[in-house]
Amino acid sequence: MAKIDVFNGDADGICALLQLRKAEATPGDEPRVLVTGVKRDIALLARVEAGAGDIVTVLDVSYDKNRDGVNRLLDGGATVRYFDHHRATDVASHAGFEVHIDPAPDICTSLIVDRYLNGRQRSWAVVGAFGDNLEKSAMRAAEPQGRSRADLESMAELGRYLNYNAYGRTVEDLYFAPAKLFEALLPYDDPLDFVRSDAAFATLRDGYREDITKAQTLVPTVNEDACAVFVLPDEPWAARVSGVFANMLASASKERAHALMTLRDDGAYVVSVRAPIAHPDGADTLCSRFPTGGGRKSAAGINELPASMADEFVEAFRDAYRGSR
Ligand SMILES: [Mn+2]
Repeated sequence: MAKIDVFNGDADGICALLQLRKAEATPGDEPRVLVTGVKRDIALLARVEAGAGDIVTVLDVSYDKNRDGVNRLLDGGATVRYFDHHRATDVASHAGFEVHIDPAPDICTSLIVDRYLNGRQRSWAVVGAFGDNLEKSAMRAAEPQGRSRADLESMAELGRYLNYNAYGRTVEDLYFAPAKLFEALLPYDDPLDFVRSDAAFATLRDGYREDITKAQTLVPTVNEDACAVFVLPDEPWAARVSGVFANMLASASKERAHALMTLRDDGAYVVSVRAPIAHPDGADTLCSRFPTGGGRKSAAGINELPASMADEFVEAFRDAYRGSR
């Protein structure tokens, strides 16, 4: 019998799995198989082989993008546990399929797992929520812990860096492969001990600061009250910083929608859209109109926007958010 953990390589995916592994650890537990990748590498179940008696736990990747994988594993006799917050349609019902999907905009996979575990690993849920830029939800979840302001800021910082580490064109762009980062975090009961004593934290913090400094020199190509567009170059730092930079812009101008368009070497763009925090809606609908687009109401993206559709996207983005004011 194999246990296979399949998770998004960002803060939310990592913190969701940390909670489950810590809460469900049993003495003599056999090593698990970890399947993960950069944040945009989401069709993860296509890579999984499992059969009767195997348990596959899936965290923070869209069901719609993994439906075929789920069906194949269920048909093969595996048990599949699915925790996620991306919009899902026509979810299969099967005796071997345990589903925890909630697309509410103020929730992330780490908080869904927290609910499932009745808060038994709350600190990691808080870090995951901060990492997904759900500051209010993170603060609400942290409330019963009575943490100091400084500690909460450290947890938010850790979430931000874990999220930052997931953005890259390939795992080679990242400071740490997400599976390695997960293993580095696993021994720590309290996220603040990792912050205080692990060299990996300093590496992420220094890399983050360097990349953000570069991003802050970018000039928006569209700069309106309702929306702004930034184009990022085809360089590792730009790929790494794109997600956290989008979150930073969104938090700084809560009434404004933001689109980041990162150039690829073939001339296409990787697009990240953040709906205004004050009206977290429409990002998924907008991105779904383009090939390889999708996501959540508040945050969505397009994996590969052809250069020939760039102007059409910018127009659609402006139309979508001008109307929302
Ligand atoms: Mn997430």
